[in-house]
Amino acid sequence: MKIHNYLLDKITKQGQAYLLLIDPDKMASDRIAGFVSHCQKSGVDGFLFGGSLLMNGDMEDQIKIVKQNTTLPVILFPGSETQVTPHADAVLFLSLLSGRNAEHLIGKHVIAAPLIRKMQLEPISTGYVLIESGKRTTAEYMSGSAPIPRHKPEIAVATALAGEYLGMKYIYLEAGSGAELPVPVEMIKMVSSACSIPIIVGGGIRDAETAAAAVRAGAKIIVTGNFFEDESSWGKIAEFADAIHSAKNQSIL
Ligand code: 1GP
Repeated sequence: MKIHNYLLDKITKQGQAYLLLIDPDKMASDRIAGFVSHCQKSGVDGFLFGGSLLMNGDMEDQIKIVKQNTTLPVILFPGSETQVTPHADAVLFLSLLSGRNAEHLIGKHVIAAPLIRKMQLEPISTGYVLIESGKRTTAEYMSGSAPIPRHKPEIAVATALAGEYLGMKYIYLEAGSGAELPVPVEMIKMVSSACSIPIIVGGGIRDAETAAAAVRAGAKIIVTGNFFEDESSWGKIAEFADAIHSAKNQSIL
């Protein structure tokens, strides 16, 4: 419960948390130390590690470098059961609630659960909900599942509530890494007002205002990945963190 409590504490004290996703394939190991210490100085609250498909990146080595260079938590964001490693602090135990592919709803979890116990990783039960975001995303393709249509927020609400009633700790509204369009604000608003568990929002967020708008709509954790893979944008990490931490949820004002 250590990392779950850390996130809840951030949400309670700051109103929301900002997690940065590192895709090991896209991050060169010699850049990672500088990148993660810059992230910590800029106000990032933690790191997610993983991807729908890992080709070459050495995730274990990269996580070790993160642990040596920051005090921030590393949470696995696994595309499959092969992406669990004891070097992380926790794992988002994701069930793909928007899909009807049994492997991603429960099958892979059965394989991963004993490994997670053996590694003494903290599992954080999360309902993962893919939202249509323009072009087809890697997450959609790799999971063999259709996303929820972006103009059908009521389906997202029903799906998120089902996750909450199944006992999940978070709902992750995911447009997909590098998505053309982020999760619609109206959908975030409806899901966060219906649910009493924190809503994570990510995918296709490329500017601080879009991140702040998701917070104002009720998101409690914002995830960005792609945008900061290009070193020329690192100077904007603090701008994103400030926008996320200073935005207020307008649905409770
Ligand atoms: C993807 O939500 C995350 O799983 C982050 O998406 O890479 O588009 O920021 P981006």
